[in-house]
Amino acid sequence: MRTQIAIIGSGPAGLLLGQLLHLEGIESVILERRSRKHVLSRIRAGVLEQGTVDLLCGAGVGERLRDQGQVHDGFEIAFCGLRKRIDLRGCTGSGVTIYGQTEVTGDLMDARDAAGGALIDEVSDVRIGALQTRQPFVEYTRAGDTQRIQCDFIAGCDGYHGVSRSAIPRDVLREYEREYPFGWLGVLAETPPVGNELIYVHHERGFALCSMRSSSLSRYYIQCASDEVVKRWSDERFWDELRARLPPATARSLVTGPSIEKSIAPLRSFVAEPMQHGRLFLAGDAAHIVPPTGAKGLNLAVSDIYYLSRALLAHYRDADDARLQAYSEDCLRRVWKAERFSWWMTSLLHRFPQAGAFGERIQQAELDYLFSSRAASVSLAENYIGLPF
Ligand code: RFL
Ligand code: PHB
Repeated sequence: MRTQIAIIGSGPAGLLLGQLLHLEGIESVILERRSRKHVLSRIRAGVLEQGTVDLLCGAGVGERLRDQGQVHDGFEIAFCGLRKRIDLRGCTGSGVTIYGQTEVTGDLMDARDAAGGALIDEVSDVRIGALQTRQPFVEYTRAGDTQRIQCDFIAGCDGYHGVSRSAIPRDVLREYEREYPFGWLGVLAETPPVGNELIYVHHERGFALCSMRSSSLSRYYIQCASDEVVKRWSDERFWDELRARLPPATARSLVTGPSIEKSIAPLRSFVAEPMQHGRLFLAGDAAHIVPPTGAKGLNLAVSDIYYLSRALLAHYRDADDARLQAYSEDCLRRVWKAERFSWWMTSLLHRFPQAGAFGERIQQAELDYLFSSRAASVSLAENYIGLPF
């Protein structure tokens, strides 16, 4: 098989790249390890930056997003029994859009099918090679058959546990990592959300987040131990713990119901540099992970794809490779700022087992400062709505 771009992974990064290339008449093949059904049922992110919304709309997949996405002009932070609001629009002129990653993936899959683009799912033993030549290749096995795709470039969009990153030699790749001593236990429930906007909760029992997907679908998270197991959390135990972390009036108005999804995600910060090697380009979680507190992971995957699609277009249309050469540098400038912000939001809002009384006082002082200084809230707001591409 031969194509222009071989894309590994059909998460938001891989699918969006496929769609943007298709609009420019550049051909691609997408390889996915899991089944299509599995990819379409994963519950993940919920907050889209305006830059992400604009790019998705420009890519022709904005119809449902414009119709069903909820624009939020602010969010709240609860601490010491109080709820205080960050006025995103008042601080920056922009808001964010609540629209599930599951929906984004569904819209992009539909567009892929409508375009007749190749998406081969349930592949295994993906192997990439000849990266330093003009004819790199990807090999994979499907239903016992091994195939080789010859291509011009490879996009490694296969997430944190993918194979692409490991194709960069050890002496070239540098990895930066921080693990946090806790995870998030998340629940999705068909109940009306407890607030009109998201509520991030700092509490001595641990962090909590009240989010949503629509006016009848809520998404809640609570900080849990890193070695926690989902089986130990009945719905009742989850709701009791969440209620205990909310300000009293908010806890009383919480509507509970049976969970339709419950899972635990570890929290991690991670960056791999460089994001390119020969004709391989990494994008999204394959190259970097942020803890979800800043709502940046999906948005970063989208901004990488913005840089990569632009660079590939310049290669094919103008025979100009300057942007391909600068790809890693261009992405990493924005990636590190989102890493900083996500680390900071995580440090501000979680309970750190080792922090001690001093650490807790510092968190309280920082929260107090945040709501008494316009400069501090503007700084938070401009990072939350997303720095420019
Ligand atoms: P994905 O979505 O992980 O997709 C990678 C795809 O590659 C496939 N794959 C392979 N395919 C072929 N061969 C192989 N060897 C392969 N290995 C893996 C996988 O099956 C998968 O389909 O990465 P991508 O596209 O880079 O997208 C990144 C986002 O998914 C991720 O950053 C966000 O979900 C992070 N995130 C959030 N981001 C936000 O911007 N806003 C949020 O509000 C937000 N909330 C969250 C989140 C992530 C969470 N979890 C579960 C970690 C909340 C949570 C709880
Ligand atoms: C979500 O709705 O899943 C969500 C929202 C905000 C975050 C993280 C996750 O910071």
